Amino acid sequence: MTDTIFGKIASGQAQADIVYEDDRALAFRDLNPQAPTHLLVIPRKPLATLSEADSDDQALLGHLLLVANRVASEAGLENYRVVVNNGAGAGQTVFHLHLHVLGGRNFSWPPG
Ligand code: DGP
Repeated sequence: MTDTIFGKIASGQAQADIVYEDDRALAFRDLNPQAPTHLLVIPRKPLATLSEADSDDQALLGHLLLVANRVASEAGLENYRVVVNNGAGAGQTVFHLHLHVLGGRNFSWPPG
């Protein structure tokens, strides 16, 4: 697949405000925050979309959720929202799987 800006951040070729990283994942601040805290959690593995993941990725997907909880907790968030936009029609613009971690304000339901 073509490398994306998130792939470049994961490989150190592009800058980001990284708040957490390990051998499988990293988390950094969103450039265009939609809430007072808006973090992105990505796998180092270049999965374009959640749809692309399969059973081999089960542990990785669980790890991403645990990282989301960890960075939310470290940001002092008791209440937060985790969002994955899957596909352009759902609002995905960067085709490297990412979890949005949003907090610091109230959220409405259903989402827009
Ligand atoms: P999505 O629409 O779900 O694909 O979300 C992509 C998010 O990525 C969007 O909230 C803006 C953010 N973003 C795009 N380019 C960059 C970048 O170069 N650096 C950072 N930190 N965030 C970016």
